[in-house]
Amino acid sequence: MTLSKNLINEFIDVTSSAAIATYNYIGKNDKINADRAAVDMMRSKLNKIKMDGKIVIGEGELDDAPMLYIGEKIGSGDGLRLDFAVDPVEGTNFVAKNLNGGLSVMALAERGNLFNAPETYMNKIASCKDIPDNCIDLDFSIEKNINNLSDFKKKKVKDIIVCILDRPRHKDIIGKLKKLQVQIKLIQDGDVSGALLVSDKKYNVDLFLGIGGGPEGVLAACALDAYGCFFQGRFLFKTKNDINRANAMGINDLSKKYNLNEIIKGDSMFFATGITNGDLVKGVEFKNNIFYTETLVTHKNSSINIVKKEIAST
Ligand code: VTB
Repeated sequence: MTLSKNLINEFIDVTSSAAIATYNYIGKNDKINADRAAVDMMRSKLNKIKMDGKIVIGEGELDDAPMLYIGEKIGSGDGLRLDFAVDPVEGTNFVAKNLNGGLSVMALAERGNLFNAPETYMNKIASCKDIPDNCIDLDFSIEKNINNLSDFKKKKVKDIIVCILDRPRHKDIIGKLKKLQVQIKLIQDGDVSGALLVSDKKYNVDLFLGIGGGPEGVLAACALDAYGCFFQGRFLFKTKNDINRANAMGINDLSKKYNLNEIIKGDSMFFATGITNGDLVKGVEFKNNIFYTETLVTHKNSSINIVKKEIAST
């Protein structure tokens, strides 16, 4: 097994240290420096690991992102050939405003197995594990998806809970959800976390849907794969520039609907450390000169999905 679970601690240190690096920016209304601190730390930690790593989803392209840009080589250059998706601060607003939900996130897979997602929006739908074929689909109407899910889960429609980003672009969907009288959980940002709420009954979310970031969709898909959950996504290319970049990345069918295993293949790992408290993990705590962090870890091949606690002294 290439991605041995022994690597987990080495990689937890990456998102955990990045989360700690933002600690001094929590509630400082300074998204840019919060992000910069996490990016610098993540990059420096990744470069200390023995591997031939490459960023496939990062902070943008070389021109507009000097670090952790798409295509950047990371690690010592020898050893495991791995591709990375990183979001050093998912929910920069949460961190800047000291609101719940800020995370430092990273996913990795063997070279070529992690979808190289363009920085455009993605229409997404996610639900729990063991969803039968033709039960839920991005192309079904909202009504059909909700009714099918209600039958499958043996839950009344009014008890189905749907998580969606609170955005004007979702006005129609939210209108339909209200008409169906399902329970709606509206989130302000952070749709990696939103999508992951379908992974466990304890989060009380039956369905996640709507349009959010494409890179965030790939990150969520990686963890959802380890949980055996359902996910589909379709990129939305609006501008000529979006289309040119997609073509350059080898995406020719611009309206393709991607199933989970077209986005993430083979073995993979996912790490999300809390910066501020959230549904998935607690935020960074600093007590008696010691930092405490919590990281949600998934590893597909060993069926690991756990929350690991880390301690780092200053
Ligand atoms: C989501 C969410 C992010 O962007 O992807 C969202 O996960 C989508 O973009 O936390 P808009 O804000 O333009 O709707 C974030 O909210 C910020 O990156």
